[in-house]
Amino acid sequence: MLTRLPKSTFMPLLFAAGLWVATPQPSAAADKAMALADPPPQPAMLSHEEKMKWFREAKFGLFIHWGLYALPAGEWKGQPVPGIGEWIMNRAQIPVKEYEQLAKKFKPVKFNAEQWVQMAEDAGMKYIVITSKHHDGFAMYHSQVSKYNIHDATPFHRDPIAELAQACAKHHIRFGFYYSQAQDWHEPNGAGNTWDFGADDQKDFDQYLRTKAEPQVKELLSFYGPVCLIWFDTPRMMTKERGQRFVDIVQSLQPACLIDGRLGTAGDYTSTGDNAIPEVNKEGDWETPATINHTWGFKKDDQDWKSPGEITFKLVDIISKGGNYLLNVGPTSQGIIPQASQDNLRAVGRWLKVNGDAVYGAGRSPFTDEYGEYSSHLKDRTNNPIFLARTDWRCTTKPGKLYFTIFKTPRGGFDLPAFKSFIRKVYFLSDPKQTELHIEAVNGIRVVQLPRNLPDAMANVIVVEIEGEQVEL
Ligand code: JFZ
Repeated sequence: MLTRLPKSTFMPLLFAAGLWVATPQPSAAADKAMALADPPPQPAMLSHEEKMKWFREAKFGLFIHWGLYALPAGEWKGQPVPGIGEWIMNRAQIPVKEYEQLAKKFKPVKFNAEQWVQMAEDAGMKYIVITSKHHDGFAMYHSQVSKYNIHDATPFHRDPIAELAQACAKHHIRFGFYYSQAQDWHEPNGAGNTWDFGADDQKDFDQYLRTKAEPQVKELLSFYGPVCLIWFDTPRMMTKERGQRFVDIVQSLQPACLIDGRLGTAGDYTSTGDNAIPEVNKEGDWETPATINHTWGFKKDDQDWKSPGEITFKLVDIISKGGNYLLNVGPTSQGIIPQASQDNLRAVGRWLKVNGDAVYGAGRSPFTDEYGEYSSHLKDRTNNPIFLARTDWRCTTKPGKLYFTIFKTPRGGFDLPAFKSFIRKVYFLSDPKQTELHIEAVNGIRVVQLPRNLPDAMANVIVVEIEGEQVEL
């Protein structure tokens, strides 16, 4: 029904009421005029704390790297190209004129927004971040700013981003965009393409920012409903002033939209290196972007998938250190999320259905013992001591509760780390009856008595209810 409403009249109202759903764009110049003249009315300015609320609750998001690079899938002219799949244009130094030809063959007829979003929901993920434009410069949405986009330049003639926005709204999954603001290998003045256009420092970078990146970010914030975050990346040549121009655009169009840590000026949270999980607790709001195999964009010869157990450990590990986990899939040029990614993510989702209380909205561990320690004698290549991580258990918290997720079943029982708080009750999170587990004090250590066979082969959460909201150490 919403799709039939004349947007210009009703969209602002619906948007304000939180009911606005993106409609696949009719290819009309009128839309462009509207983008510039008639943005949705602005919700009131939010404090940083208010803005971060959903992010701190969500914890687990789906990253999607999807673009023309899914067609070569890691191979160019019969040769495998080493490295991450979405970098193939750069790695193989493919001229723009040649790479552009991929668009004519990009027809992902099996793409189904509903199925992708359903998979994220099944996996227990609360937000989706998709590449609206990666470094190759190709817009995966119907842009009026550049014809080099999936609607105008491919035989597909659809706007998958609009379709995903609609499906996300239906499933109450938040939706955000990756946007490569600095590198754009398609544009003479964008950063990164030295093989066609020469050295970056000879380019009129601001000309590119003003005529492509900034107006495209405006489009993304104007036509696709509420955007939970924009994930800027690789801030080459991004001065603070240039970064600020994007901050201003985001704040003027969607003040609730978060900015990641790779814009070039401070965002709302920090992004770790790719696949990098801090060794111990890390202050502030942060997110680890991570691959499920070894590439972001689809590569046909990378079939080395992280298992449900590994993903679950990383998720709980990250949350215990205060972060969010943004885990990537790389759909094929047909529009299919590789089956192994789907299967492994759904297995994590089944675990989360039972154990989600230890994850969503959960805070950091108050302890430190569980993470491991720096080796006294082993050094890395830069002569720094190597961190020897322990992976037996992780702790996450909520007021009055400690959740111990146990990955390695201990013999005898589970030794609680030292804390002073009185314990009210201990039970398995998976047990709807909350049958009490007994505690025995052994040499001043409180040991939770466990059955010989734990209920879940992957990981078991013990809830320790304590007196007071915060644990007393
Ligand atoms: C960037 C992109 O170049 C890559 O294609 C992918 O989109 C990834 C999510 O982000 O790559 C980076 C950026 C930053 C770091 C590593 C890889 N880093 O800070 O370690």
